[in-house]
Amino acid sequence: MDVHVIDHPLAQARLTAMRDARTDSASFRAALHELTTMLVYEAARSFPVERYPVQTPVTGTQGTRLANPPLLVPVLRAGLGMADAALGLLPESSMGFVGLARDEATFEPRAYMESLPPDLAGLPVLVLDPMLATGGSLEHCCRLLADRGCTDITVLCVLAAPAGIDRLDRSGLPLRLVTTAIDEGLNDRRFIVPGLGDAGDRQFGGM
Ligand code: U5P
Repeated sequence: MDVHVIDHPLAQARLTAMRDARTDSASFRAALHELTTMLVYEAARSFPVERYPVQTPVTGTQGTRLANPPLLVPVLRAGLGMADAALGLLPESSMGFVGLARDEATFEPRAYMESLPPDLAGLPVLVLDPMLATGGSLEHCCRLLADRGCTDITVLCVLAAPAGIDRLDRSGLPLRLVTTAIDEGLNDRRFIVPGLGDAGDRQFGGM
């Protein structure tokens, strides 16, 4: 699996703000929004483009646009904070939704919501989830997409743990990963270490 880590200073500064336990929810959401813009920008570097004629105030020239804007799929609840920034850069994209809760005893995901187009053949997909921990949630989500015919999945996350990367790698699914950091590992509650805590709670408060 292709893994791309964005080591840009502006991305790393947003990540640090998100890691800091003193950062309040509003500042956490703002940093996630800005960081998502950078993740999407990097992920889109390899997207195919098409040329089309455009008239400037001076003359005619050739313009550029995405040939096939991707479907955006935020994984609820934590991925919700990435949705608006991604749609801002990709205004022609459609958005689907997958809702997953992690069972805190088995650490396996439980799907509670799925709103996706039935046929994803030929459509690239950008999956938005800030945390790749055990990888159970993202494997589940990407399998839903592959089952609908998707063959081109890019996962955007803020933090990835080696165990999650291994799991996605072994899944055999057609995906690549764009992230801001690969952290040391997981603790006994399967939280990423050093991590940033619970990305849903940090954005929206504890449930
Ligand atoms: N999660 C966190 N912080 C962590 C680890 C996991 O918020 O340190 C949440 C995220 O909401 C993410 C899900 O969507 O758990 C991924 O866990 P997993 O299925 O990769 O273990």
